[in-house]
Amino acid sequence: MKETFSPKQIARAIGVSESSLKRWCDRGMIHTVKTAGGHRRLLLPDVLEFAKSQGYKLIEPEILGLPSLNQSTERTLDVARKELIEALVAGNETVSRQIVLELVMADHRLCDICDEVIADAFHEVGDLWDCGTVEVYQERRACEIIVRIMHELRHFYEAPSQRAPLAIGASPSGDPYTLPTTMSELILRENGWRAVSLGNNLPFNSLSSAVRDQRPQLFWLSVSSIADEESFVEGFNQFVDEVKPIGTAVIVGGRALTDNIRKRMNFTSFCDRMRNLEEFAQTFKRGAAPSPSDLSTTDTDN
Ligand code: B12
Repeated sequence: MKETFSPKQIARAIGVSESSLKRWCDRGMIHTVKTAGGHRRLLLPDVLEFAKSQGYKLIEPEILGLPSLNQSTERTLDVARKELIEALVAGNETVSRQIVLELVMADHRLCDICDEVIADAFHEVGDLWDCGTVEVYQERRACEIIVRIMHELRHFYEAPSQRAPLAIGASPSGDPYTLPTTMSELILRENGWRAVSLGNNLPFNSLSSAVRDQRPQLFWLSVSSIADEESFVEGFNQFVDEVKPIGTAVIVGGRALTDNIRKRMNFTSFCDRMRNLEEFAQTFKRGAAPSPSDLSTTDTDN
């Protein structure tokens, strides 16, 4: 059961009067739930979404169980990245959450937070591990922290309705990386897709069953590690052939997809970073993207 808050707590947290808050609830501007006794309660993601869309700041986030935000000095992405590296290496989940949440509340684009803060912080963590400054356990712990934070944000960007277009995605067999596929899910949900990541290390035959069962409009594959190039390319192209009749657009991305490998793959679009995925998802939703039933190789990264 998710934690709920009273209108009085929320009013204090965002610095408005309780009567205004109740009025907004009555008008349906904030989603509420009712207790067994008929009292109105509010869920954190609904409150954050409302505050963000209406330009309210969290004056007393502690009331909602969130860390206090740094209101006076709004972080730039650059500063946030440096602070996040420090917090992640130290295993400080509270500060890591605070940094990410503050960027979201300050209206930075989620794709930029993912690309320029989280991913770049992990690139740096990888370099620190490579030169022996960071232990393996610190790197692993940092991944766990960021995945938890991304799952929290997932509720924040709940897809609008069951009628929203469906997207599913994963990482292929032999790929142990969890962050990029979790990120892709989040970006698509923020853009109004019913996006579900199936996880990492999934064989192509199971992915093709998933597409046949679910019939999504979009499928993403995040590829950070390829054990055997030949069997990867063969498995991928067979997967594309199998899902072609369904008309699903197949989007690929990830560090391991070099130019040479991509040339041999039959995808709909390659995206370099989360910003490209967001742009593709928006265009595709508006129906301006290439027809998904006409699967051809079109790079969007140039
Ligand atoms: C965490 C980590 C791991 C963890 C991952 C755990 C987990 N739960 O995910 C584990 C323990 C599995 C691991 C293992 C290894 N790792 Co490692 N790892 C990393 C690290 C630090 C972060 C990776 C990450 O998640 N980054 C964050 C993501 C979000 O960033 P990203 O991958 O760049 O993704 C962006 C884009 O590529 C794009 N994108 C990605 N996918 C998709 C998909 C779509 C659809 C779209 C649109 C876009 C997109 O958007 C993302 C955001 O901008 C990297 C450092 C680095 N440079 O990334 C090293 C790194 C990748 N690892 C490295 C190494 C050496 C290893 C090991 C060999 C270590 C070992 N001796 O065992 C193994 C190999 C495992 C394997 N089979 O490949 C090296 C690779 C060097 C190389 N030349 O290939 C790196 C670069 C570290 C380093 N500096 O040396 N690793």
